[in-house]
Amino acid sequence: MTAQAGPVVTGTQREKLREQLRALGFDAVRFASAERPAAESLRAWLEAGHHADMAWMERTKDKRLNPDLVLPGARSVVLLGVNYWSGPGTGNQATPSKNPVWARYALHEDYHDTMKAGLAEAGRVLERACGVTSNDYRYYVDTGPVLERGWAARSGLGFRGKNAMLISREHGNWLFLACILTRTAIAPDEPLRPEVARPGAEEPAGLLCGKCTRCLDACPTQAFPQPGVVDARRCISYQTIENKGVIPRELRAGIGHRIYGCDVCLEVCPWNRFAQAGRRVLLTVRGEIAELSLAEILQFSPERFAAVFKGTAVKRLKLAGLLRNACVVAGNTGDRTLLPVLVRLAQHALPLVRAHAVWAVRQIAGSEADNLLAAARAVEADAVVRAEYDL
Ligand code: B12
Ligand code: SF4
Ligand code: SF4
Repeated sequence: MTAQAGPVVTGTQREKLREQLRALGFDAVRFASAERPAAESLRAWLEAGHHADMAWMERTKDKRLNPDLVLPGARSVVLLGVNYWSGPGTGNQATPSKNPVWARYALHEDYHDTMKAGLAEAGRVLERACGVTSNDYRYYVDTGPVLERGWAARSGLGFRGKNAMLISREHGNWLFLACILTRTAIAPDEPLRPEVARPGAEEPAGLLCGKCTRCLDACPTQAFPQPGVVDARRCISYQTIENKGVIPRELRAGIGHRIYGCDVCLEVCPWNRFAQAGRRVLLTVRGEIAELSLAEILQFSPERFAAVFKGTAVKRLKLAGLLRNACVVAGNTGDRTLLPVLVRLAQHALPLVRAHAVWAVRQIAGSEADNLLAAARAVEADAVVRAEYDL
């Protein structure tokens, strides 16, 4: 803990540090004191079961509420944001394209990997600027036991919207977040509203939302039990990315054409009007993913899946997960030309794929489905898949 008794980094030294971190490709650089928050709301979220099957959220709860358990002697948190907005008319969110819709972040190389390179360099900047060693800080992007949005709000990087997102006045909803816990004391930046700067305070959601409720109204699966709180069990992002099993039937229609993730509550937010296309220093765009047709995806071999999604976050879903999602989207398109491939998938080796393929065929073919699925049904032994026939 070499830096614990060190001086506070402040004034021009702090601003120089900020500039050096910006130069690495981080579009927002802010500092917060590592004093632990009350964070009662995280406990409430977990108690309500809003984390669905993300048991790791429960397991890491104490660390998330106390940076000292992550890095003993932590005094500051450096918050870093990377703008991934690619400009108006990009992505395939709002277009009437027949292709499935991907969350904007999925149309990049995995940001965990590309941002880590920047974070490693940021660590070296801290070492040089503050005279610390690599034992005196710890960095994370997404997967660490850190409440990134809460710290970002405390640092004034943005505010927590009613959609639960950390919204920046400059970049809207389109920032990836990362953080560095450090034993160096860095003079904190002000939050956007000074009243939330009280020691230990949490920031309530929607501080700069006014009367707007667009995100809450637009959510296709009613995943907000209250403003600023997402029930992951109802969230399309959770269901299409994190859930490894069957997607609840009652949510499938709401998924619409979204094959991976969901940006609805981000896209509708008026704060996005200030967003400018990002610098892409720490990101690599993979826009060709949005060009894939549903028919093509439904026919992917394991080799093709591996080749197309190499280096992206989608690879973690595995082919079975992508086929599951693609079947749900297919069922929602009503496109009869997809029936032959869906009928074939109803005899796929994995019950997860078969279950969703059966659902899709029934959605599209209606009363003809029984005939189309007769051969598959005759050999079906799995209880979960059979339940799809018995609806
Ligand atoms: C679990 C998780 C999910 C879950 C649950 C989402 C949720 N709303 O919690 C699911 C799978 C559904 C999900 C979906 C998405 N996610 Co996500 N997710 C996370 C993860 C790993 C943890 C979030 C968490 O702790 N949730 C629990 C709730 C209770 O915590 P919270 O939202 O942060 O809010 C609490 C705290 O901030 C606390 N608090 C308030 N004030 C203060 C002050 C201080 C000082 C502290 C410490 C805490 C604190 O109180 C709040 C209320 O309880 C974070 C990465 C991370 N390590 O933080 C990414 C993260 C939040 N996800 C992200 C993204 C991009 C998404 C999606 C847009 C992906 C997509 N396109 O499909 C959607 C958006 C859904 C939405 N509207 O939230 C980004 C958000 C970036 C941003 N600008 O906000 C993050 C930060 C990842 C990253 N590193 O960039 N996600
Ligand atoms: S990401 Fe989609 S499903 Fe999840 S809360 Fe936002 S709008 Fe609803
Ligand atoms: S859409 Fe409206 S209510 Fe939702 S986060 Fe944006 S400003 Fe706030």
